Amino acid sequence: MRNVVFGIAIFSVLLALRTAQAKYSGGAGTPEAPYRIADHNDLYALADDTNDYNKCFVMTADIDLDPCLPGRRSLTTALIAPDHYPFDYVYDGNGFLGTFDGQGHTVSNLICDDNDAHYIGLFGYTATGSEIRNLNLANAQLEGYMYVGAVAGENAGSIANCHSEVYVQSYYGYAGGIAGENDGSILLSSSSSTVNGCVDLGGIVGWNYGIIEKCNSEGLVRINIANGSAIGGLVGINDNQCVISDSFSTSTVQGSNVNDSAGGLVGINEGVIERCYASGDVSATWRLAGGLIGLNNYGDVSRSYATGNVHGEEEVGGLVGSINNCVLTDCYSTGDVNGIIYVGGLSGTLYRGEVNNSYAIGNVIGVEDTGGLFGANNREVIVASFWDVNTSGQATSAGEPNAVGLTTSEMQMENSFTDAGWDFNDVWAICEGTNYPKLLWSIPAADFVCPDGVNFVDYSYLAPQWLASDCNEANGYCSGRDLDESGIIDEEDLKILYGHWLDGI
Ligand SMILES: [Ca+2]
Ligand SMILES: [Ca+2]
Ligand SMILES: [Ca+2]
Repeated sequence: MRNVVFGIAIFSVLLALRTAQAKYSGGAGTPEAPYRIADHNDLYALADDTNDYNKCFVMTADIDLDPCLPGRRSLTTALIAPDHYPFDYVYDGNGFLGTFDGQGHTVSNLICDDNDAHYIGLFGYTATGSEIRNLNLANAQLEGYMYVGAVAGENAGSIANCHSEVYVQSYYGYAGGIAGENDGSILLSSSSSTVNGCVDLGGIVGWNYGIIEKCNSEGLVRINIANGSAIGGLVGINDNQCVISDSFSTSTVQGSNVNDSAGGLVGINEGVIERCYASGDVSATWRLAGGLIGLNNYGDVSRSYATGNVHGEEEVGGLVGSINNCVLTDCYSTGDVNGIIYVGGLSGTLYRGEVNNSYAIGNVIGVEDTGGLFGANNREVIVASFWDVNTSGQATSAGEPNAVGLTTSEMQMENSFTDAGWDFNDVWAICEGTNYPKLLWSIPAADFVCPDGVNFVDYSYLAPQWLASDCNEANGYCSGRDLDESGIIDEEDLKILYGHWLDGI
């Protein structure tokens, strides 16, 4: 009898070991030995075991979730950490608390559709302390009502180095290419997305309550429902005190029916934006359209610019639709602006705000209250800010005489700006006579010399010192030619130069 009990005990231990071994494709769920996710079955096992939501995982292969493939699921909720009762506005599932490292692998064909459900994405909710990194999502197609994003419906943790290619349809909003809402941080991530919905839509995040750094988006962000609001190429709304930095969007931002607050980067900004740009065209069918920001409300913006064309009816600007109660410093816009009333090269309106060291050069067309820099102003401060009277087609601007009109040739002379106090050492650079001032941070590596942009002139600057091997800190790494600061000017530097070929033109 004892032997039998002993035998059963041994058997149980072996069974337990076997079960443990069979879990995922190996690993122990710890940081040192994370569980290994090698195929869709491993991913489904993770999704199904909420006890493991605080564990560490790594992907060891690409995973295709195409529901037409054998053994794949058709999803109507997020795969991992879905909302339990999806038809209210509150997340009541088990949020993911662990670490998920894609190790550069791709989850493709994440397809999820339920028009009424909330918290849709690979993860429904990534909780504070969670980390999702080095993950790609290809051809994700997500439909939901609110909180829709490829990586997470809502992120309160850290998302880093994640990249998505996604089609998002939200029937209300809080939708983005990476996360619907962000309360945590999103770093070094990008999205190529089409995002459709009604309110708070962005190429990366719909509603940002957190930090977004070094992110970029491309594609189309579009309100396709009447009375929509707050769409941005990168972020729909950037909340109070939240920071977006060193990021850009090339997304086209489009309203249809009656909508407002459309921006090339951010629809509504109440936080901080620094060193960002947007190059996509922007249109709002009603009011508040800006090349960078639709409505800038108690938010501060610095060292940022927009180049897209902007179209709207009221409060339309090359950079911002309306500036309210905030400070803009070292910014510019170059796109054409077309509206009806309150139309300005830089901003449609400027109320109780401050604009320093900024300029606009786009062609400005409006019917009423239209100006080269601002369409209308009230209780504002304007310091050392200019518009181009030739290219704008506007001889006047709201905010004069503090807003100053210059000719194109004056706008391309450093003195015009340095005389007004601009900093051409740390903030601005100019190729005099050929271009307007540019922000120093935006000058691409290998753009050694004027004219702006990396071309043969820059190549000719590098070539004569080919194979020079005495580059060091003291000689400024051969006056910048040793781009990777390796000590020698060789093919590695040439690769960097070609990597930026025609950038910044
Ligand atoms: Ca719920
Ligand atoms: Ca150049
Ligand atoms: Ca080198």
